[in-house]
Amino acid sequence: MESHIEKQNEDALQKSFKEMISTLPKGNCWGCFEDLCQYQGFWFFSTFLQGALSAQQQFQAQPTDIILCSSPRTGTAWLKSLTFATITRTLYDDSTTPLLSKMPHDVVPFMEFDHAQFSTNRHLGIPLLATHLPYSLLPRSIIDSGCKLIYICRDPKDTFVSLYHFAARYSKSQNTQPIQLDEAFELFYEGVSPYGPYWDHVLGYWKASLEHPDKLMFLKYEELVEDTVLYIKKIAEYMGYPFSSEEQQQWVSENIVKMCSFENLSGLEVNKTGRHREGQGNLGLENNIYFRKGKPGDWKNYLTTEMAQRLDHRTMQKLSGSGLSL
Ligand code: PAP
Repeated sequence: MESHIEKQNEDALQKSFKEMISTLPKGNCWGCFEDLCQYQGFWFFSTFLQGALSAQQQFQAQPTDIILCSSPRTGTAWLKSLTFATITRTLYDDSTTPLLSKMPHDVVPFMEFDHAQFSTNRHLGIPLLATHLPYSLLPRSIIDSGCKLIYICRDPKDTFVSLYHFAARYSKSQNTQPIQLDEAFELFYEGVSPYGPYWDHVLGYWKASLEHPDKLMFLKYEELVEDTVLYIKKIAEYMGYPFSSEEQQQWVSENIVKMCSFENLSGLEVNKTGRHREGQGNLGLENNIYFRKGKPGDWKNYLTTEMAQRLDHRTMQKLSGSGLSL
């Protein structure tokens, strides 16, 4: 139980974060509930930046932790469900897994949103945690503990289109004025997007994966779509939960992939009609907002040729010399 003095210290800390955040440069809110603010080269909604600063001060990573890292709209919920189902495969089967009754974000919490009390709130026994934070802003204890990280990224064009739809759906749910596609595009292009600039987010993890390949697994959404079974085997091996030859004969990895497929998860009642972060004011959302199409290349339905070329050009410029292509 938190003592009175601990509560007072926590309140004072949060107040100091709020004061510091109020002095930061502000950017367009994307039709959401608060402006973005710029901190150490990246743009954040201030609520999440406050959570990130708390995490930096208080989060104690364990060497056994596995942190799922991503920029928004790049496949986080999918990666959460695949890794959760893999790690818990001996605890649950297809008919008892919590993924049937909880949406993926509710089985693997986010470090900067869901962990006000990091020490008491961890899901014991399940070492997974997620974050959208850039590599340079991860709590020091994550790097020092030597725990494993998995990063997922995605074609910037699809990431943008997915982000735009998320923002538009969010505005609709709040009865606020939605951002227009053209405006959102220019903001994304200039790097003024949640946790953006997108390319800098990706590059931070890419460079770290080259330096520490045993500690950071770098994935692309499109490759995961292309051969999910192959990748879930690689991920399981990397996490330290490899599929045994007996499990391979029983098609365990194939069944996990099927259960976590877009078609299956998006069709579950909880993901069609449930709500996420209920009772948390502006953060409350319908679960189905997290499941839109799940298809690589959907940008073709929304971006003009000129927009796509501009974004590709920016991607080439930004990633030039890194050895990475998106
Ligand atoms: P978040 O940052 O809001 O949590 P995130 O889960 O990272 O979003 O990514 C959402 C994208 O993953 C959506 O893409 P789309 O808008 O292009 O459709 C979503 O549909 C897709 N997605 C969600 N679940 C799955 C899944 N099981 N398989 C493949 N893609 C998925």
